[in-house]
Parts: sequence; C-alpha cells; structure tokens
Amino acid sequence: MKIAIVCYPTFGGSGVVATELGIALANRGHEVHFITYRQPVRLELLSNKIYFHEVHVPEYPLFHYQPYELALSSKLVDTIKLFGIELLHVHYAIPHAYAGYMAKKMLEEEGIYIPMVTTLHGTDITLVGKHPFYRPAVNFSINQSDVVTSVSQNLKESTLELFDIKNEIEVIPNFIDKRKYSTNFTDCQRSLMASEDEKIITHISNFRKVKRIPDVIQIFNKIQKQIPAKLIMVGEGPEKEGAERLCEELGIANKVIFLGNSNEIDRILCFSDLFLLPSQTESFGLAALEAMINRVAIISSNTGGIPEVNRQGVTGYLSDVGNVDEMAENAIKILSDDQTLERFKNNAAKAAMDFDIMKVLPLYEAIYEKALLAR
Ligand code: GMT
Repeated sequence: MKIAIVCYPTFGGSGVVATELGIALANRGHEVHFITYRQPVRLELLSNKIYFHEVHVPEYPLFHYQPYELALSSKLVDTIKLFGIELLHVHYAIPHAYAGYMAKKMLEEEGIYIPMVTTLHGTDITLVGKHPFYRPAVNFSINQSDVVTSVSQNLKESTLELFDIKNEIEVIPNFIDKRKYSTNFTDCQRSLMASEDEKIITHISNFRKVKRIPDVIQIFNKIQKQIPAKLIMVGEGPEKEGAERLCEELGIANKVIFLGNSNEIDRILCFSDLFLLPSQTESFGLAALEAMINRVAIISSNTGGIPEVNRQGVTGYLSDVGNVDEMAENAIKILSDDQTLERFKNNAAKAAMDFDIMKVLPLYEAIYEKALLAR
C-alpha cells in the first residue's frame, strides 16, 4: 500500500505513535509518505520505503495567522497525485482531519478518490477539540473521515460524549516495539545519575499543565524523605521553570535532574525504577508504556485511558488525580523492598507486551483494507 501519514513532528505522543507506525509499516513493505512541517523527531533513517515531504507555509505580513491548513491540504493534493498514494492516515484531528478532508474533496474534483483514516489521540478531543471555537470543525471532520480510530476505549467514550459522532470509532491502542529497547539494556549507565543506594524515579512529558508537574515534584519530595532517591525530569514545556523553582523551595534541587527533551528516553528508562504520571487527564499514557517495556513500575493517576495501561497492584498503582499522599505512599511501598520492586518491574515489562507492535500493526492494516474497500 502507498500510505500518506500526517502528524505533528514534535516530541508529543501522537507524533511518536505516527512515526513509529510509519516506520513499522515501511518495514512490512508498505510505501510511507510523511507529510508535515518538519521531519518527525523519531524519523532518523529514511529508507527507500519512507519519504518525508515538508509543508512550507509562506510568510505573508497581511496574515495575523499563517494558514497552515491551506498549505497542508495543497501539499497533500500534490503529493498524493505525484506518488499515486492510495490512503491518507491523519493523526490528531486538529487541523489534520480538516485539511485531509479538503484535500480529499479537491482530489475528487479530478476523479481521484482517497480514503481518510483519522486517529484521535486525546488532547485533540478532551482539551483542545471540545473548545466551542473548534468543536464544529472537529465534529465535522471526524464525521467525514472514512475510518476513525481512538487510542483507548476511554478516549472513544469521551469522544462520543463530547461530540455528535455518526460513524463507528474503532479502538486501536498505542503500541511498543520491544526489539527497539532490549538491545540497550546492556548499556545502562545508572552510575551517571545516582549512587548505588539511590533509587531512580523518572518523569517524561511535555511539561504542560495537564501533566500536573508540581504533583510530580511533591510526590518525589515525600519519597526522598524515606528512601534515598533521584528524580530525572525529561522534557520541555511551560511548567518546567516553576518546577525548578519548586525544587529549590523544597530544598531538593540537588536531587532532581532536568534533562530537557531527549531522543534517547530508552537509555534513561533502562536505569529507572519508578515512573510518575500523575496527569489530570491522559487518553493513553504512551510514556508510561515506554517505561513499562523498560521494566519500570508506574505510579499514576487513575484518569482517562491510564487504567487500560497501568494495572493496579500489578504494574504499579493508580490514585485519584491530585492525591499526592497516596501516590507517594504507594511509591514507597514499591521501592522499600527489593523483591517487591523486582516483581513490579517484571510485571510491567510483561504487561507492556500486550501492546506489542506485532499485535497492533495488523489492526491498522485491517483498517486500511476496510477503508480502501469502502471506495
Ligand atoms: O500528552 C500530551 O500532551 C501530548 C499528546 C499528543 O497528542 O501528542 O498526547 C496524547 O496522545 C498520546 C499518544 O496517543 C497519548 O499517549 C497521551 O495520553 C495523549 N495525551 C493526553 O491525552 C493528555
């Protein structure tokens, strides 16, 4: 199949999922064309099955906002025609499904039919998409998609609650490719980050409000009072500065390492003991799954799709949003005994295999077949 993938090329989960999916599809022999404004962060190796087409938005001083959707839909039309692309898969409804629909309609004028699969990722529904200023356009473009998928059952339910959706939403969970991680277990350099007796706790996100970064710091503060530990904070975003200040106020700045964005999270996760994800909402929690495959136990909130990934008392613990006391207590429960920690770590790695790419990829391929047949 010749497939065009539209996504955000940044460190966000939706971009990561889209990129990893495209790479896996190319490995299965499909021809994959990424169409976005920058080369996706995890797309390092271009092969003869992977193409990247950059969307340029010409700057014009008349415009207060440069029209990215217009440039994207034009680029889609040109690329689809030039390469004979058969299917369009857009990740994140805003504005990708909208631009995809416009491209579809323009192509129809020329007698070309291209089915569009839209994958909903979370914030495009629960945070941004439902805003009254976007809702009609998001609602419309979801309904105009030939196939709609969501990354968790919970996100499907939220979408049906928040929008007036006429078509079926198929749940295809996010996935993980174990083969990409296992080779790195040997080069864990734990000693770079902490001393022998210290446990390593990690948080990875885009440091937005929804991640409840102050909760991460507060949980760690409580843990480190009882167990020698270091906290590694990976990522960039608006809450980072406040987090650094909070660490200083609490007198734990020397125990918290801020690393910024990283392309090598597996190298950090492979020496981590515990992952903190106390988010306000999370449609799936890909970062937690990436931690799990690296044998890291999870302390998270019990919101959104997280309970579909982190299992209470098995791979970690889940608490109500904001209940930092309970999250810290549970973390201490896991960390204070090596045998218990080992059990949670093993369980996490085992449970992550339910999301193995080899199980999930055929689900996408089946969806593509279905979309192509609908033509
Ligand atoms: O987590 C973010 O803020 C980024 C966002 C994105 O679209 O990149 O992540 C969403 O999609 C990920 C991949 O499907 C999910 O794992 C995240 O849970 C989801 N984030 C939220 O729902 C807040």
